[in-house]
Amino acid sequence: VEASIPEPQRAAWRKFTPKPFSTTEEFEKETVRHIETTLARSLYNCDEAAAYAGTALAFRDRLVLDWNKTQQTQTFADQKRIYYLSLEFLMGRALDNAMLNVDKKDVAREGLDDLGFRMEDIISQEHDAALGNGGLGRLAACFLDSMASLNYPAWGYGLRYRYGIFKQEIVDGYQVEVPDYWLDFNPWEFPRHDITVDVQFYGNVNRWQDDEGKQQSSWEGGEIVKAIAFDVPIPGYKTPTCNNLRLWGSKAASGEFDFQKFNSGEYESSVADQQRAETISAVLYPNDNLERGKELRLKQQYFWCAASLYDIVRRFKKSKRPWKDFTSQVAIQLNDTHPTLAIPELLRILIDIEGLEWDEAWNIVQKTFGYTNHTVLPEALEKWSVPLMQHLLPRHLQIIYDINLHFLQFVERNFPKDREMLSRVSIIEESSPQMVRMAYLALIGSHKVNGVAELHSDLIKTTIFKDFVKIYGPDKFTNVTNGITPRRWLHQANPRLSELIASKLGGHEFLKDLTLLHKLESFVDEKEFRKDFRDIKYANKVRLAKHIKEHNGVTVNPAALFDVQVKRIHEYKRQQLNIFGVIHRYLQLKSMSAEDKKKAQPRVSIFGGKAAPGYWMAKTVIHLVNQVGKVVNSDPDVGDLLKVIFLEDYNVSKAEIITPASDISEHISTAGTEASGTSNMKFCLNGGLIIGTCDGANIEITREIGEQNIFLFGNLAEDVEDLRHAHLYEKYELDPQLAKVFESIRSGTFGDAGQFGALLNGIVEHGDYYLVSDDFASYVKTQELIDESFKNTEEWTSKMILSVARMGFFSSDRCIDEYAEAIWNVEPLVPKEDEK
Ligand code: 475
Repeated sequence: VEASIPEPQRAAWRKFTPKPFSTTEEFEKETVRHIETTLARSLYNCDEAAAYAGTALAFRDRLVLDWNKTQQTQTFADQKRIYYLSLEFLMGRALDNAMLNVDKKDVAREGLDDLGFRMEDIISQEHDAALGNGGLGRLAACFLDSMASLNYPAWGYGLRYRYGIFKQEIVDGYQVEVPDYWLDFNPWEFPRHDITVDVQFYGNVNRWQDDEGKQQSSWEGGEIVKAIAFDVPIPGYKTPTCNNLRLWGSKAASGEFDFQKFNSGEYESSVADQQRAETISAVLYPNDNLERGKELRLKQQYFWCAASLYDIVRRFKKSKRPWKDFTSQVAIQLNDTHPTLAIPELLRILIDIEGLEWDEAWNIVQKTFGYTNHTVLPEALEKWSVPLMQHLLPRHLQIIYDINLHFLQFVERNFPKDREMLSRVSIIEESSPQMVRMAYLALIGSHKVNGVAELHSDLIKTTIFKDFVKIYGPDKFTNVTNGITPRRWLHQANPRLSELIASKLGGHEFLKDLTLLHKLESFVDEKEFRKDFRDIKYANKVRLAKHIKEHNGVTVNPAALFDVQVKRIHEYKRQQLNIFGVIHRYLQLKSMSAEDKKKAQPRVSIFGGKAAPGYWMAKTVIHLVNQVGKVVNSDPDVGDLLKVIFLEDYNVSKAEIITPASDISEHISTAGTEASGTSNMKFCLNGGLIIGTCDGANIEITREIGEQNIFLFGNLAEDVEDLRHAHLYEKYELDPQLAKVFESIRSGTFGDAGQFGALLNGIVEHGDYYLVSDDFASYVKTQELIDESFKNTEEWTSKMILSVARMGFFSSDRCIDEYAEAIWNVEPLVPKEDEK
């Protein structure tokens, strides 16, 4: 249906097109109007929550004007768009980001002050949008910010979970999960009740020959669930581009109830159907780097892929172009294997519905998709059982078999001598039950596969995808080292540092081109600049100390060395190595003379992060950290020399407080296990130094900032396999210092030792898979080096400044330009004013 206003009436329309507010007074006017009318509150009934809501709505109006303009420009320009498919978008708060991006935070601060509110209190009213687990979801959020800031025409597609990642409470030292219902008031989403897609599940496949003798298939029966679009504006930094993030919510297809059932007295089961449909988008699976093969998860994946592809194809068909143009209009990036069903789904649309031949359809599919791998951990590689897929998606399973047949025939032709190769690379694993290997399907259906840091991209070529390098050649594989958005992770999280840098570089241009930071190097010896830099770090530590006092009830000295490890709790990330190191330090302090204690470097060890609810070992580590904290923090022998803090409910908005306040942060995964890491970049960009292993992006960070500015330790990735093998087949000795740590735990120093038996035995008796003992001595020694280096304030200051100056490479803007060039082949497009 043509819904645009006819030409003769457009003048009247344009006369009343709203103008964005610009002055303080205009901001106040808009905010008060929203509070009084949109929210129906008043002067006598306006708390901070209402003031937040009014402010958010005023800024939302500004974003929407840009958003409309951007979407119009993109539609008229009719050029290639990027579609970023991700099951997770870990956005955090939106208001602060919106204010900074449209460059109106100062205006709002003044206006709020005028109305009787403090900016910081208003910002903290907002509930985090926590639709993600960790690195993968936060990367998607940084990419959205960069794509908008660089004016790429790009859409994100995801699920609108009613419950994001759970809230973590610590009760008696244990993690307790609390549901995160976040949608009570969300001004940042627009429900599009007119944009819906019917998504089919179950049913069966009919096959027949048409009049020309051609084999046809159609998917019949089963049940339908309705997808409803919820759109979220994604503003770019100081540009009119405002892209769209479309999240799908699920609803029963037959409206409120199934009326037939309702009228025939099956009221309860009609309500149950409705609830079952809504369950699909109800909750984010809380596992990081783990796949458990649950049916509901597969339903989520198909629901979201089917709705997104229908939407993308619908948009393409509006342009009335021939199918051969599809690949010059559409680039789809698969954020890990979670959206891999998009590949058989696009084939199904092209073949079953649009009537294309296999070869043409396949050619389109391969050119359309790119696949990013985020992990080599075997337990995270997605596999779905064939019987489950047969039941839920019978037509897709057939298509997957067809893809596999074509692929294996190709392999057989090219490698006639290597019979074993066929079973190794088959999409179907011949286990019982048979399994569909989603990473192979994603790889085969895409034109490019990338890892997320150099080491990781090399590793996937030599381990999980080794055979595929032989089959397709090395050019199908590429690396795009991860990055972070400097807007949120420097400008927003650390405004004082951003201002200091701007004062030196003559403006905030570096936020658009982070490589400009290198100019800071020439100020490294300037006394006043060095002092300002240190003062900012200290002020950020004071802020965190205040947070710790309020939330943990522990007083920490901001002059102490703040040592931070915040990330999801996982054995491969080795928080256990950190806490064992802390215990070692504690034991040393206990046996130290008063004289030596005077020379010791005071430290605050700060931990934060969630454990997956079913991950027992990770929960044990949290418990141990809290038990150690309980003992150490109240030991008068230790005083300020050591404090151990576990920060509850680590999330994006807490990261914005924690990141700028670290002196040292820990990125200490077993070499070869952390694909990239991205918080390492955030800490460095804020003048925090790193203790880390030669893993993921740590390696490239070292190359950029210089090895004298980072504290590396531990075994190398190339030696890990041999060490593990030796542990299993030869007798191995526990590191003697670690043995002392274990003795103290076993003797009950930190409470009931039975609680920690499995954690210790995994290292002592079961092969120490993550090489905690192998790396312990070098970890402890490196921590001692850090103590000494920190005492030398001047030396430390230089390291901080040089680190920041050399972090330019790690902007997610650089990533997006690389994807655009090497994978998507898309160009930026700046929104134009509506032509008069
Ligand atoms: C890596 N999540 C980081 C980051 O590239 C890397 C997997 C399965 C199911 C649910 N969630 C996952 C991940 O695999 C994940 O977050 N991977 C992380 O991606 C961005 O920096 O090293 O661990």
